[in-house]
Amino acid sequence: MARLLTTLSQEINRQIGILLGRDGKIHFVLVGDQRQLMIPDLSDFRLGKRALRGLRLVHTHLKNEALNQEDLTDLALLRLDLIVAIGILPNGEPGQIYLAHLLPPNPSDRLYEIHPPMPIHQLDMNLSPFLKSLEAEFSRQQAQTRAIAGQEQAILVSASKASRIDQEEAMDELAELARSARISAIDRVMQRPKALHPKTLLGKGKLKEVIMRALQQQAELLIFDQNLSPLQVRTIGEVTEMKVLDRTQLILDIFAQRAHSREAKVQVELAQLRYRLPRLAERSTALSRLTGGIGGRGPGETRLEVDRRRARDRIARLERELKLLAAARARRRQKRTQNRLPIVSIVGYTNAGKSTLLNALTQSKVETQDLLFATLDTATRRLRFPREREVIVTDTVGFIQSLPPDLLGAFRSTLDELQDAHLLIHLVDIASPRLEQQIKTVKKILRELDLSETPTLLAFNKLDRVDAETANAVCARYGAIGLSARRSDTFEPLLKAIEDNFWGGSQAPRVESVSANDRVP
Ligand SMILES: Nc1nc2c(ncn2[C@@H]2O[C@H](COP(=O)(O)OP(=O)(O)OP(=O)(O)O)[C@@H](O)[C@H]2O)c(=O)[nH]1
Ligand SMILES: [Mg+2]
Repeated sequence: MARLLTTLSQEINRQIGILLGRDGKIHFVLVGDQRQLMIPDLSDFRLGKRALRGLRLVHTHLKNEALNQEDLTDLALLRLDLIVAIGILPNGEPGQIYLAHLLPPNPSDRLYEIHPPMPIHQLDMNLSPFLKSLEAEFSRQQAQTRAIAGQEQAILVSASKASRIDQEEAMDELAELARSARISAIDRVMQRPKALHPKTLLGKGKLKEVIMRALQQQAELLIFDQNLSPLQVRTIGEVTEMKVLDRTQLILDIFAQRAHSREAKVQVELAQLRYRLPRLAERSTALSRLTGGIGGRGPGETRLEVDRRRARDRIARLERELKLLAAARARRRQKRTQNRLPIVSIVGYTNAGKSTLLNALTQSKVETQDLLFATLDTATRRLRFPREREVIVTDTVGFIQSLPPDLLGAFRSTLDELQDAHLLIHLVDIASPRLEQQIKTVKKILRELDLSETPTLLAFNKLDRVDAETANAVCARYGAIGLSARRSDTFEPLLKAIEDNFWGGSQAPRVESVSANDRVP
């Protein structure tokens, strides 16, 4: 067999390769040029949960040369069982055998093992036991990493034309989002290409790098910081054979994990369905293009029609339910306004400490966590001041940069509560490296919610996390009130500003409206 390959190969002066299955069956015969082979489409040999593809490549090297980088890249990207090159001697006889295989994760992070060249008669033709044990080792390691992490492992990816610093900051936030979704982000790949690749965002070489890193670190998930079109999700999924999520889907995922009340659940499901519906539609046009020529509707298309109709039915049902829930909420709101108590709403970027502040101000126990989007439901509590003065304080879902529009829409009724507020406390995490960006984002969303006219107190939280000097300087620069939600002895200035706002006072209240532009004093 080997001799047949080498003589033929020498005669036509091209590489010849065969792809063999575990059972020794030949699945493909490949003819290349002098230097390399073109690997065919292997989509019939999907990896699924396996670490290796179940195919080994045996091919000729015309000049009896060792495995080169291209060979090793093919081995890794295609997850071949083995790659074997048979060197050809000048007389056309088989020369050395060059063999390499992938390695399970190891402390030195080596991706593959290259064996020393050996004469052909030393090659043990029965490779099955070896391959079995190699695969077993892969899956043992995989199970172990999963058990240790207990979480899905993801590589974060960003391809953008934004400035490096913006791109990095957005990636930091994506990492926090991943953590909040209980996904462990084990690596990052960033690219700032001149032109974004229309189908994969990343360039070809970069995508190869991603696959290699994923293989090395056993990641099974790619999370893009950019929102992807349905076509992009599909293409990247096919090329990498990994699960692909974008920023919006990740946020929706967190919301879905975190939704407790019926209303929150309905809102999140609505947003998810609305996000998915066009993706179903897109797939159907792709299919109908394939089956279109035959004149009939393919079975795939029919199923998709059903899927789409179901999704639309469900959306309609959820919308009706949400209306009822919103009406009940409106009645509760009305009762509250009848109470004529002033309403103070705490708004701000997610994780700013809003719920912690509500709890501390009103001695209540709303859940707080060092995770993004800990709160999805509005909480309402009373806060008493001396002299029988009383206000209602509400806490609500946090904001985030590039909030998916569907989500904002779905949370409209929750956010509607903010319309009743007589005063907003815009709470900011003073220790955040993205403070400026976060303030701008919150102001922008407040404008979108038509809340620009509501008087707003800017309050910087987590003073304990920066030194006093910095705290004073930053607060002064933004005209903000400083406090730490974890220390009630720091609340005095904020309480005073709230009281002054409603009942006047010796000191003019520090109230600002959200200005039309984002310039900060
Ligand atoms: N060091 C410090 N940590 C704080 C302070 N206030 C809140 N935190 C912490 O910040 C994290 C977020 O607090 P939350 O109150 O859940 O924040 P939130 O704004 O309600 O967040 P979402 O509901 O997720 O939008 C928690 O781990 C809090 O314990 C503070 O003054 N100092
Ligand atoms: Mg909260």
